[in-house]
Order: sequence, then C-alpha cells, then structure tokens
Amino acid sequence: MPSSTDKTSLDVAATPSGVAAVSAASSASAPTVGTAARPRGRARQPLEWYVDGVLAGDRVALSRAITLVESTLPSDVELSALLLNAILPSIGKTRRLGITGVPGVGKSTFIDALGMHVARECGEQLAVLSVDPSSPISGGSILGDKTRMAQLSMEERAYIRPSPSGGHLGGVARRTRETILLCEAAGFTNIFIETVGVGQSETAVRSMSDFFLLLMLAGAGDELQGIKRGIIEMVDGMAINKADGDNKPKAERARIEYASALHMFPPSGDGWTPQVVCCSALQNTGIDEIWQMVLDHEVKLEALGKIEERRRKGALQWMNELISMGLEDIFCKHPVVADRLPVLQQEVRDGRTTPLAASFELLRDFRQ
Ligand SMILES: Nc1nc2c(ncn2[C@@H]2O[C@H](COP(=O)(O)OP(=O)(O)OP(=O)(O)O)[C@@H](O)[C@H]2O)c(=O)[nH]1
Ligand SMILES: [Mg+2]
Repeated sequence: MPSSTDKTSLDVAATPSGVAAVSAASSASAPTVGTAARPRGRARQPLEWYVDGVLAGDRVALSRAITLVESTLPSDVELSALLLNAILPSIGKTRRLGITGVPGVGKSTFIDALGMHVARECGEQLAVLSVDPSSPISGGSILGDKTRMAQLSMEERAYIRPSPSGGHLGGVARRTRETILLCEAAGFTNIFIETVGVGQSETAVRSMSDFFLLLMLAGAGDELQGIKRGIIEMVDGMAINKADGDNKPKAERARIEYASALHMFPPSGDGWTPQVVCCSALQNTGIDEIWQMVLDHEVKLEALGKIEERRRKGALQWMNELISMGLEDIFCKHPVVADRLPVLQQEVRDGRTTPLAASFELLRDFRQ
C-alpha cells in the first residue's frame, strides 16, 4: 500500500563534517543539513520553500520534497505537480543508471564501489535511489543497505534515498521517476536506481534509465539457463560480479558465454552492442571498466540523439501508467465497486462466475 505519511522515508545524507547523518523525514528531532529551516512533523511548506530548497541543493528540502511526491494525499499530489513543473526547466545534463540483479548478487556492494569511483575519481555528485525489496511488514533491508553502502553513506557527494516499494510493479517505488527529477534538480548529475530483479520491475527501471546494467553471478548452474530472454533484450551491459578468489576463472568463462549469447540477439536498433565485464564489488576490480562502458555508451548514443529519444519514450510511458493508476484508483474508490469488488473476486476464485461477467458487471455499475 502506498503510504501517504512520512514515516517510511529514511535518508542517508553526509553532513559537511563527513559523518553520515540518518534522518527520519518525519522526525522533528532529526539533524538538519543545509540552509533551509526544517518544517515540523507532516506540515507542508509553501511551494517556493520546496522549489528554492531543491534548486539550492539543500538536502533537507530535497528529502521533504521526495516525501511530498511520495504522498497520496490529494493536496500533496497537487503541490507535487506544481513543484515538478517548477523545477523541470532547471534540470541540466544528467546520467541515469539502472542496476538490477537477483537478491544477493551484490547490487548494494557494487553501487558502493561504483559510487565511490564516480564521487572520488570523477569528482561528480550522485544520488542512489534504492528500492526497498522487503515487504512493508519486515521492512528489513534499509539497514542492510546502509551497511552495504558503508563508504557511500559517508561520502558528501552522495545522497542515498531508500524508498518503500509500495507493492507497485513488484518493487519499483511508485514515485521513483519523480524522485529522479527532484535529485537532478538538486544538482545530482548521476542517478543510480537499484532494483531487485523481480518480474516487471526490470521493465520499469529500464524505461527510466539511460543505461541498464544487469549484475550476474558465475557458476550458478548452467550459465545460460538462468537468463530470461526478456531481460537480455533490455540490457545495455552485464557485469559478472564476485569475480574474485576461486571464482575468478568461472567468472571469466561465464563472461565469454554471456558475450556470445548476447550476439545471438538482434541488434537493439540504438547503435549499441551490450558488453559483458567481470568485476568484484568487494575487491574493487573491474569497476572503472564498467564506468567507462557507461560513458562510451553515452557518447555513442548521444551523438545519435538516442538518449533523448529514450527519455521521451519513458516519459510518455510513465504518463500512460500514471493515467492507468489514477483510473484504477477512481474505479476502486467508487462506492458500488468498493462494495461489489471483494464479493465478485471471491466468486471468480470459487469458479461461481467468470472474469468476463464479473468485470462487465463492475464496469457497468461504475459507469452508471
Ligand atoms: N566475494 C564477493 N562477495 C560479494 C561481492 N559483492 C557482494 N558480495 C557479498 O554478497 C552479499 C550480498 O551483497 P549485497 O550487496 O547485499 O547484494 P544485493 O544484490 O544488494 O542484495 P539485495 O539487496 O538483498 O537484493 C554480501 O555478503 C556481500 O558482501 C563481491 O564482489 N565478491
Ligand atoms: Mg541491496
């Protein structure tokens, strides 16, 4: 269930002293970073407070703005729309990297290593939007991510924002796209979006990133068996992680197999051939090579206008999704539908009516 409150938001932001500050966005006693005065509790600020704060790169304002766009309260949604329109013209050139892979492949550890490379070697700012794959009940992985991004959570050029998955699209936070825009407006020129590789979430993250990276493991049975064709067609690059110790030769063999598997797929049409690289997030090897791959991809696609095209396509797709979600919301809240829906769902489950008849009845009642 999407939350309309602040309590699930947890920001990890480095303070100017370099010591990580963890602030629950709803807590009035949380440390203040930056210049804007902190609003108390769930009180909303005027539009200008958010616009000015975000554009000034103030992290408290940014966190509050993200909490605002995550809210489902109608007044918040309205204010969010105004905020997003106001900051949009100020967004310059940015880079969006989507990272996916099965649980435990090393996504968080990898982002920690790659993020440090980007912040330290390249001197660039980055925001990490990690989508919390845990259920709202166990809620466990935020702490896990904090420890696995230990270096990055201390890095002042980095901003980490775990988001509740909210059950939307199997793990992609409902407002990840809006959060991307806010972070970009706040001056984060690199956005990393981590998602756990389940179901539809890959498609959603692919559509919101300029480069889509799949992390894989070597030696998990038959190398090619585990890859779903659909994912292979979407990736711009693959990294075989944990290529360290005894696992190194296996990882190299897997790299060759994956690379030749990629050649069996038709070219994507954007002029880029996906590459496969071995890396060890833990030992920090292959990380610079992967970043170079992301940069090469950018140079190549930008020259062809393909990044812009991809973003426009993604934006259009998102608009359609928002409309669908909005309609579904209106539909489910209709009094007759709210009454009849659970009854008809049970009847369909029991085989007492057909999905067609049930949906027909509900839609007819909704229209009346
Ligand atoms: N040997 C080795 N272990 C690694 C490497 N990268 C990550 N690990 C370990 O693998 C485990 C899982 O790493 P995470 O970074 O939490 O993996 P994840 O993909 O983010 O996991 P979820 O968030 O649960 O989906 C941890 O114990 C890491 O220390 C690596 O390059 N080499
Ligand atoms: Mg993780």
